[in-house]
Amino acid sequence: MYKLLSHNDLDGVGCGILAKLAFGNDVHVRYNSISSLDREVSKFLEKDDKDTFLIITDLSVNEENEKKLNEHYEAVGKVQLIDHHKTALHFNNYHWGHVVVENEDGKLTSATSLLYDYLVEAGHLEKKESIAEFVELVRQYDTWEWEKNDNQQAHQLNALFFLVSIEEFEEKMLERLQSSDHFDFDEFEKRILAMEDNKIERYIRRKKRELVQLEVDKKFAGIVYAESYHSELGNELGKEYSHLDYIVILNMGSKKISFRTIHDDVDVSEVASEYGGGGHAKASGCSMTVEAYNLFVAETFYLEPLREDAKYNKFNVKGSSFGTMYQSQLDELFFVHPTEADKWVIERNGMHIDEQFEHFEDAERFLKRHHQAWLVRDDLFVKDLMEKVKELREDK
Ligand SMILES: [Mn+2]
Repeated sequence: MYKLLSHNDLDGVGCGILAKLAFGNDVHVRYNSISSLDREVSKFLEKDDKDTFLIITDLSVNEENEKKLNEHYEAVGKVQLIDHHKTALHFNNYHWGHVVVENEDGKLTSATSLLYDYLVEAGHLEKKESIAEFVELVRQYDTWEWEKNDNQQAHQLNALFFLVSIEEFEEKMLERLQSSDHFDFDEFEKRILAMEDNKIERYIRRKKRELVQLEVDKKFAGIVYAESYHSELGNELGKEYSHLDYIVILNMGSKKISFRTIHDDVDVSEVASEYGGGGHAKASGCSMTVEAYNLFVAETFYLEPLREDAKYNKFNVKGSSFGTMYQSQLDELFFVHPTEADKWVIERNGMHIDEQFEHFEDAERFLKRHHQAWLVRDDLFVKDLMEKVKELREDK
């Protein structure tokens, strides 16, 4: 008998599906949140079941269970932990730990892709095209590689995962992977997925207007409340407000916090670990501790949301050698323009600030980080110019 304890996201459930393909009725699968895994592992170890082979995927255990699992392994030998999170690498010190973040070919792994290789190598599962395709979709979604590759099928697989219950998803995928040569969605799924795409787009558009900015430990965070589409949201908000180091997504119902970043020089697993959580460099999470609540909820409650940059300007455009106009929440006007010495400077209410910048982007980033300013619409820009011209004339 096998028991699989896995994560309750697409990658974790991908592992459950593979285990059921490999072991059929001989495996008992249970999906867990990050916080409920240790309870399940303790329960398993208390039963002192010597016949069941325990596999843990996409999650890792706390120190106490780490020790107990090792004792169990030394006594019974039936433990395997498979994970791809950087924070779990120390499990490679054990015979029963297999943690790989990146393959030899430089590709990021997922728990599902690691378990697939493990099951095939151990002779539990036969290689099959449709299964390999499914595994690759899960891997691309989980590592966010799908976005770079514009792999909509991977994105849609995750959307489908959230549209149906875990049981229904498992059942559909098991049936499909067993009976089809290639992985694809059926006509009905394609239709509801198209509807879902529209819904996500509208949801994200709304959330873009609710983001507030907070400086935490010399880094700038964007904070938003959301119950769904955390990855899509983190990515879109990160791109829209690229001056922010990372995005914090608060789910008050589940008392959970997600952290996302689009920047290679920011590691949100470090941010999450400040509050007792963990995860990847680009995606992490934690429970909402009192400390995290006070910082991200209480302290930000009265903040005004950031404003988006004007989108359809013809005159007030970024990086213009003529200059670019911004406005802050305090109604101050800023003007970013190049100097004769090929530097970029910022004018605040008509006065130059001390800093000078190499590139326009650096000046804009500074402005957005320290003044939460946004690109104003053409009409305000033109009105301001007209006033300036009028003043000049009157001075003569
Ligand atoms: Mn994963």
